[in-house]
Amino acid sequence: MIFDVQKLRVDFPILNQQVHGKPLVYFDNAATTQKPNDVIGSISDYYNTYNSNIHRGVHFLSQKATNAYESVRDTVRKFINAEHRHEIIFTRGTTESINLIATSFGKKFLKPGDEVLISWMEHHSNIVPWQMACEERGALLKVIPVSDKGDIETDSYLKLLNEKTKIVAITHVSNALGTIVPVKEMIATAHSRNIPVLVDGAQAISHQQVDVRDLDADFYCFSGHKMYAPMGIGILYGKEKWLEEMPPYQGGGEMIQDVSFVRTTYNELPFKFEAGTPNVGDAIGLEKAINYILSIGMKEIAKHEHELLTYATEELKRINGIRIIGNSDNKAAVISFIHETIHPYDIGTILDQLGIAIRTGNHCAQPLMDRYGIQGTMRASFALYNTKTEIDILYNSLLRTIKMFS
Ligand code: 7TS
Repeated sequence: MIFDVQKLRVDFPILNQQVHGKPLVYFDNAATTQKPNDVIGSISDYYNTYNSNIHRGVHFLSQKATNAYESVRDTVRKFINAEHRHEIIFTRGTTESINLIATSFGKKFLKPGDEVLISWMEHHSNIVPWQMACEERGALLKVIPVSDKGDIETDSYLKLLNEKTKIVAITHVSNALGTIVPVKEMIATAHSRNIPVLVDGAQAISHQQVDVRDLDADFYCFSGHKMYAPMGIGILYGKEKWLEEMPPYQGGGEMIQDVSFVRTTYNELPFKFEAGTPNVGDAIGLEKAINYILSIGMKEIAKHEHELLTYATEELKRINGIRIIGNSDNKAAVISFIHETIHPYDIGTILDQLGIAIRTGNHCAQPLMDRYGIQGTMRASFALYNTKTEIDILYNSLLRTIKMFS
């Protein structure tokens, strides 16, 4: 298929609107992506024609909904090349996936004095759950430093790994810097010491092909809403051997085999980790989003976004007073920047008036902002439907805004 961005934009009805009287330029894709008609339509189709609670029903609608829901599991398995369908656990999103692992893995495997290793560029949702687990288990949280350029300091990583390290939890792509972390190599290093690795794939999953078996990740987490699917649905991939050993996260219906007041036995995978009525409608939306991505081709999407990133980087570098935060040689779809005198929030507010949606602030990565001695940045993040013309609009609007303040 030829990548025709104008044609693809038609699939996203929300993009075709004006805000504050200006055409919308949506550059907040790292926070959430917009949804194509296929996804939106699949959700209304579900609620219009076959909404029903799943797994337990003998009736037509329940069976149809069950089949649809379980077929999403197969689609996700194929999409990330997991070995087994029962290694795919539905969650609300990356945050819930990481909390599940931190809690359940923590209970089983963390003892006083053990260490959990994360990096300095993690989103709060790959920091706080581990802090909580460490506090509960008497374990220690260790942090791999990040260089001025925005890369993981590999030498420090090697030094931090030791016999007390019970798990490494790292992001695949930084939401604040755009750095693509060499997770495959980091996993191989950890595995050579028998340490499992969780990868936070929230910012990678819609920008590059993810193959969990090629990476050899023990856990891989992502959110539907950052890959053109609805909010409220996400995935936890876990290797069977770990998921089998880990205790349930939440108790309730679905996750049990037999319940009595004396003893309850738990269901097999994946249901052991899926307590309660799941989010069937949004799971169906996730399947449509995956099919949409596949119909375009992940390589095509990555190529287009890389062109946008390169172009935006060149343009922003031409603006006096602008400094890019995060200059790794290996970046994806995110560009963070500051102005030497004007506060990001002030620029962001004016850009909004000009129709441009960017994000300002610490991007839920406060320790990383502290690392660079800044309070926050402006962040433009790209998706398959963004264009160079939109980057030109950002460039011109930034010049205009900076002029206003000087
Ligand atoms: N991990 C990373 C790397 C993220 O970027 C985010 C969300 C999360 C985890 C949490 O995902 P959730 O879907 O469970 O909320 N990142 C952002 C962001 O950069 N701006 O808004 C949300």
